[in-house]
Amino acid sequence: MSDSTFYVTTPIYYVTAAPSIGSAYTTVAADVLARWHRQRGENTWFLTGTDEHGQKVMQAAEANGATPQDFTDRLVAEEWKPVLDVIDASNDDFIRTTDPKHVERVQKFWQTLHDAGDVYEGDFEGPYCVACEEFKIASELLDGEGGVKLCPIHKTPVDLVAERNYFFPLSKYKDKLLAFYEDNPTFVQPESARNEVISFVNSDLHDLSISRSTFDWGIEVPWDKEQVLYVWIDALLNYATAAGYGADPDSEDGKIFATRWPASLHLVGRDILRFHAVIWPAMLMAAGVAPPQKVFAHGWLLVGGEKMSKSKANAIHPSEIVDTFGSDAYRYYFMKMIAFGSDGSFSWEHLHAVYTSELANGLGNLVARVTAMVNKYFDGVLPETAAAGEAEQTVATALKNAADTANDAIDRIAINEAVSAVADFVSIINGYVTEQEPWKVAKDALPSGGAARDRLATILYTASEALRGVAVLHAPTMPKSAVLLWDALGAEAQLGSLASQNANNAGDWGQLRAGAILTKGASLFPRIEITDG
Ligand code: ME8
Repeated sequence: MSDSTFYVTTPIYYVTAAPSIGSAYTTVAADVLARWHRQRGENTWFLTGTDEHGQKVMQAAEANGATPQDFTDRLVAEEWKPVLDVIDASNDDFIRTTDPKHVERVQKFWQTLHDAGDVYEGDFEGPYCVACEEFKIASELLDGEGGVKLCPIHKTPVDLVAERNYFFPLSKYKDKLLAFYEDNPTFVQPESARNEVISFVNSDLHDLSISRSTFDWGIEVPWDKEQVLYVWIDALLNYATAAGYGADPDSEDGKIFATRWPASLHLVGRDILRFHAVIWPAMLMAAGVAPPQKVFAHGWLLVGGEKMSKSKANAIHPSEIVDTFGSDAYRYYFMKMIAFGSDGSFSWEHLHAVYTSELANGLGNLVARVTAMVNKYFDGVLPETAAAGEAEQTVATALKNAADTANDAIDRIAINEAVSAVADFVSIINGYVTEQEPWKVAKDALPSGGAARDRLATILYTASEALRGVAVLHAPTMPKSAVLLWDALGAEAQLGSLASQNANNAGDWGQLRAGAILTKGASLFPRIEITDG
């Protein structure tokens, strides 16, 4: 185990309503990566949480007749934390921007920049979109009826803000940022996101207003009690404050920060790419703190062709899907069927079709058949491979290739490619079993031995050992069924827990040995009928 930590984060989500499959998409992706890195024996830390300050949350609280603190306390406890269990997220920490420790550390960060002369006071005048919580560039606005200017993302009128507040001289960091992107070509991924960021920095970098004076739901500006910090410059700091930034370097938290920072990967949606790839590294440069290693912007989840969001009627809560299909199928579907980095559509019909063909009839049926045959023909005791030939070598090679491809894809954050490589290997095992027809070989196999019995033993050993590899490689994506498969193979008695298997070695053939006790348990993916309406 190396000393460095794979530290992965999701955005912290605005607590304005219940979670949707949109925010859960990023959380599941981060979770699969975290579980994969843990499965390789790496130190791993996975952070998610909630963004609770600013006008957007304040207005949602007002609309619900509650104070922002009561409103966020309730939604976090009743919705945002429980959804993590629903989608089976294995986060190590959960940060709320209202946590006193975060508040104190954010104030320390900005006080330091203020003391160093990196904050100035000025007059701000310009358009602001509350739904984006973002100052807008006038030339990007759309024209609405009666000359009203609209946010290009939300198509809603922007506010015209004119305030005296504090600024961070972002434009000063233009050359430093461009040099940083040049020296770190994989800092922004995918390539299209990198290009967008570089062209934005080249053309449109303005200083950033970092405080607001017309409302008070935010972190107080430490040197001016009349103002609160702009929600984004409070929120971005969560990645550092949760890791111990701002703590005494000799304290426990301070020591943690030294090993955990810089973060390995911030996963974000494209909507918030500029904040993460431009403002955030510039803030850290100003404070003399290393920028994160990578920002990956994924695409939109579309429902009925439209981007789904918490505020729209098309928002689907993860429970609606998980209650029927289970969390493993949920995770498998979204991680495999959408090219990570591109937009993708969700539909119930597609999910049901994928579930039925790939999980119920595919992997689930394969496991049921193999374990049932080992029970029927060998009393549940895995036999020796006695007559391996070309077909078996092909399966062994295919496992090695699947493991190598999947591990490599994870390093490139091509999550769908990793899951597909394992799924394709499941199809290879299924094809192997279908072609070898062990049920026919069994008819000629005498209990006392002989060529047919050796052949039957070989086929069932090969399929079982192949499934051992599947259990390890699918564990990050489908943790619950991978454990059931591990149990069905009787692997723990020989190899230890599934969690202790190293994903890097999952492709090495021959780990499950003769003598393992296989059981035919309940179906991993029972067939599901969906009815209209
Ligand atoms: O932006 N498809 O919070 P937010 C894919 N608080 N991803 C989606 C999605 C969809 N339809 N809908 C939401 C914020 N997401 C800030 C972040 S971080 C320091 C502060 C995901 O609640 C995606 O990751 O609006 C997107 O970037 C994020 O939720 C926006 O969440």
